[in-house]
Amino acid sequence: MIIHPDFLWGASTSAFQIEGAAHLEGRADSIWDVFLRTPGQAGHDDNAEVACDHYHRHAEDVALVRALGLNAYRFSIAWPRVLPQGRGAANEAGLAFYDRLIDALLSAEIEPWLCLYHWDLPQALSELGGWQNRDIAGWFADYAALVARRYGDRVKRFATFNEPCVFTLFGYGLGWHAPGIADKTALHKAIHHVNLGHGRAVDVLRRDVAGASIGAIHNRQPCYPATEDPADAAAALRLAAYWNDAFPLPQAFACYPPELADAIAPYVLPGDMAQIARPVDWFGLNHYSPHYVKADTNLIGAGFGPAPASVPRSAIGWPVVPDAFRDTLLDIHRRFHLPIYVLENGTAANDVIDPSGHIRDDDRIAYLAAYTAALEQAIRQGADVRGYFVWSLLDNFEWGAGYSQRFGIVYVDHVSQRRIPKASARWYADMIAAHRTSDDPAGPHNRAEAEG
Ligand code: GCO
Repeated sequence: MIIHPDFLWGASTSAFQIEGAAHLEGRADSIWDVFLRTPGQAGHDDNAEVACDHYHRHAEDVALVRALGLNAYRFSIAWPRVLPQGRGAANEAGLAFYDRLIDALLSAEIEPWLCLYHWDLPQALSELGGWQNRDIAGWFADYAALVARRYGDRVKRFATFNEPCVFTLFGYGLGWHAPGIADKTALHKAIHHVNLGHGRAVDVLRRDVAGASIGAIHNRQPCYPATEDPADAAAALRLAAYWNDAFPLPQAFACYPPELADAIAPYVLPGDMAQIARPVDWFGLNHYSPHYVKADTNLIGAGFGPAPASVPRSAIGWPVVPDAFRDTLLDIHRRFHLPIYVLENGTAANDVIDPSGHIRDDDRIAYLAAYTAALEQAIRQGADVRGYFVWSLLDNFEWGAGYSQRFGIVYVDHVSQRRIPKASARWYADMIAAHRTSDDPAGPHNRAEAEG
């Protein structure tokens, strides 16, 4: 069998997208809460005050994960829930919520994968410049220490950042995401300070968590020119530097991609690059589809063009190209020489409840079948892939698209909060069962150590 019996099959979520309880029990505003209050800014005027109410329904959600036979679950900590001002006094009620979640996962024999940062920066820190302020590397390290000391007895898998390329480019460069800044200097500072925060957090996690298994989660995807116009080819290279290389390169090899090095150099102090390039244990990949890039007048000179008409697309228009996923896995394997965990892959679909109460999401099943087949091909061709996590467990708050896009394998009625596993959830559970031997020798605790 190509897929090893200890392979992790999981699902991923993020705090802001599912928790709700946005202002309960001491949680303070994140940049996304504030951003969404500007009418028309994002989210179809939706907000995440309640989201999937996971804060109150985590037991039910963990039971769903268990019922599907998943052996891993990725979540993120909401920084403003545990440190409402981003630093200083911790919020015990917020910390206790993640105790409950982690304990529920462990008792269900599901390995917790904890991501420190999935975009919900405390607003209080944004008012001090957020990722533009170099001090944030230290604030982030202190937050990492709080999390490490509180949960490190039970959690061994830690990711520093989720998709740093997206929240820096969209949040500081193009202004589409919180905090809504569109400024080249802000973007380049943010990139460097996120990288510094990553390296500082890796040190803290190594120091404070025995047997920690640490990585970062990068969004990597081919950037193809949308047309044969040479201007589009040049734009594709520029986008690839920001999208694919601005974080993995410094973190692995202590250098910025040549396209960005001069722009970032003014913010790099002696010792920074060594501080950033701390050894990690794995490469986390989020991947959905390739980009087709067009020249643009925006501040990076590159825009997201439409895919050529011949490329199949999902219900929300994202290109469906499983070969690009296989090639991305092989490329990461060759360049970074690390075990790879796919920590997000999936698709939104036009899910409807049929008269018999079922959601027959055949589009999603077709997508997942094609992409997991590509994953198997990559493993067969030598990529050291050790886990696959579907995005997402639940229909959730999809950032700029609000609740209009459903990415879950479990349907959520956002009024009643009722959860209904979709046909894809059953498909995923059956596929996993078919790949697994009957006894799974590695319990959730000893896998991280076995990897070393
Ligand atoms: C991420 C993603 C998720 C999205 C998913 C679908 O950064 O991890 O943005 O939060 O919901 O990628 O777009």
